Amino acid sequence: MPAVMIVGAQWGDEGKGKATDLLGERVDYVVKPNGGNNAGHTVVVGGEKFELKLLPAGILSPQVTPVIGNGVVVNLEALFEEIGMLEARGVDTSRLRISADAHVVTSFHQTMDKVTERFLGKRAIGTTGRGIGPAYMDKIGRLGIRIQDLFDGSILRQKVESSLRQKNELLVKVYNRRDVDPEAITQELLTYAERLRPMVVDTVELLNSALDRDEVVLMEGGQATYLDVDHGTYPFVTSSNPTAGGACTGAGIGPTRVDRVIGIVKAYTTRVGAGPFPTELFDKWGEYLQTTGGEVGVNTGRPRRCGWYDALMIRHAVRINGFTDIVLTKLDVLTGLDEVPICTGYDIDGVIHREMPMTQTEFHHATPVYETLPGWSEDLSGARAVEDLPENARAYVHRLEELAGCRISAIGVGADRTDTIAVH
Ligand code: 2SA
Ligand code: GDP
Ligand code: MG
Repeated sequence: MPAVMIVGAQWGDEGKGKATDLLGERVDYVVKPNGGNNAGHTVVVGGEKFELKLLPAGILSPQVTPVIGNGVVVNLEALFEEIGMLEARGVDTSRLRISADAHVVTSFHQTMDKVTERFLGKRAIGTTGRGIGPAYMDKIGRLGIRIQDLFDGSILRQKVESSLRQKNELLVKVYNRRDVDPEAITQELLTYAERLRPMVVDTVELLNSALDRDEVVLMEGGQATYLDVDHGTYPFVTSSNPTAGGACTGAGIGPTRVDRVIGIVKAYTTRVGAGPFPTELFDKWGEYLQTTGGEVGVNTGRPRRCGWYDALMIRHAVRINGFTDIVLTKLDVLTGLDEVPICTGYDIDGVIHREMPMTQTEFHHATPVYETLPGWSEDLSGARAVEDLPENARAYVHRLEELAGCRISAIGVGADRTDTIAVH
C-alpha cells in the first residue's frame, strides 16, 4: 500500500490524529498536505495526551519521517513552539521535513483574520483566528511569502512589502488600526531562517522517491470534507481543500499513486464555528454528546456543537473523496443511550430529500428525518473484535455501513491508541 490518505468526512475532529497515529506503525512518511495551526489533533499514547496543532501526528512515531507539504501554511512561531513542547516531553523532532514551497502565516495574517471576522459581525465564520484564510488569500492572490523566501533577505523584503501594501491601506482606512511595518516583519521572519534551513527540502522529490522504493507515505488531511472551500458549507469553511483531491496537490503526489483513501467518520456529528448543521441538538442529548465525547476544540478551547449522525453527509463525502474504506470513531460515546437516531433524510419545505441538496439555502432549511435504532449500555472499551460488541452496537455499525455505501474497516472504542477494533 504505497500511498494512503486520511480524510475527515464531516466538519473535523473525527479523530484523524488517532487514525494517523495508529497507521504510523506501518508507514514511513506522514505528510500534512493542507491547513496550518488551525488543525488540532489529540493523540493519546499509553495514557499520555499529546495535542498537536501544526505538526502531523506521525511525529509521535519514531520510525516515521513527518513532512509539512507544499499545501500547508506555516506559522513559524507556532512551529517552533510546538517543536519545543514535544522536545521537552522527550519526542525527537529532528526528522521533520518542510516543503520549500509551503507558505508562511505571519502575525499580520492573524490580524487580518481577526479584523475581518469582527467586520462581518453576525455573519462571522467563527474561524480559529490563526490567520489561515488571509494566508491562503495571499497565496491564491500571488502575494504570498514562501518558506524558501526566508533564505533570500532581499526577496523576502520585497514580498513582505507587496503583501502589506494593500493590507496597510485597509488596516488604516477601513479598520481604523495601525499599519504594520514591513521591515519589522522581515526581520522577525529572518530570525527563523537558520533554524529552519536543515528541515527544508524538495518534499515532492522526497515523497515520490520514497514511493519508488515501495515505502509507505500517508497523507494526513487537516480539517474535513464539509470545511472544504469547494465542497463544504461555503462560506462557513476553511480556505483550503481538505478533500482527497486537495491532498494530492498539497503533497505533490499524483492520484495514480494513491491506493487507499480512508474516510474518518465520527459515530455522531460535531462542528466548531458558525454554519448550518441540520442534526444539531440543543437539548440534553447535545450536552450529553458534548460532555461524554469531550467535544472541546484542541486549538481554541471552544465547545463543539453536537448532533446525531447524518448519513446523507457521509454518503456524499464518500463520493467526493472516493473513500476505499471508513474508520468509524467514538462509537463508545453512544453507550448508555436508550435509542440512537440516524438522520436518513431531510425535510426541506415539505419535500423529503434522501441525498444532499444542491444549494446551501436548502441545506440551511433542512429538518432531519430520523431512523431510530435501539441503544446499548455495555462498556465498549475492551472490545477488540466486532464480535465483542453488543448486538445493538453491531447493528448500528452495520446500518451506517449500508447507508454510506462504503466498507467500515476499523472502529474506535476509546481515545487510546489501543482502543480500536480492526474489522476483517
Ligand atoms: P479557519 O481558522 O479559517 O480554518 O476557520 C474556518 C472554519 O473552519 C473550521 N475549522 C475547524 N473545525 C474543527 N476543528 C478545527 N481544528 C481545531 C480542533 C478547532 C479548535 O481540532 O479542535 O481548536 O477550535 C478547525 N480548524 C478550522 C472553523 O471552526 C471555521 O468554521
Ligand atoms: P482530529 O482533528 O480529527 O484529529 O480530531 P481531534 O483530535 O480534534 O478530536 C478527536 C478526539 O476524540 C480526540 O480527543 C481523540 O483523543 C478522541 N478520540 C479519537 N478516537 C476516539 C474513540 O474512538 N473514542 C473516544 N472516546 N475518543 C476518541
Ligand atoms: Mg481536530
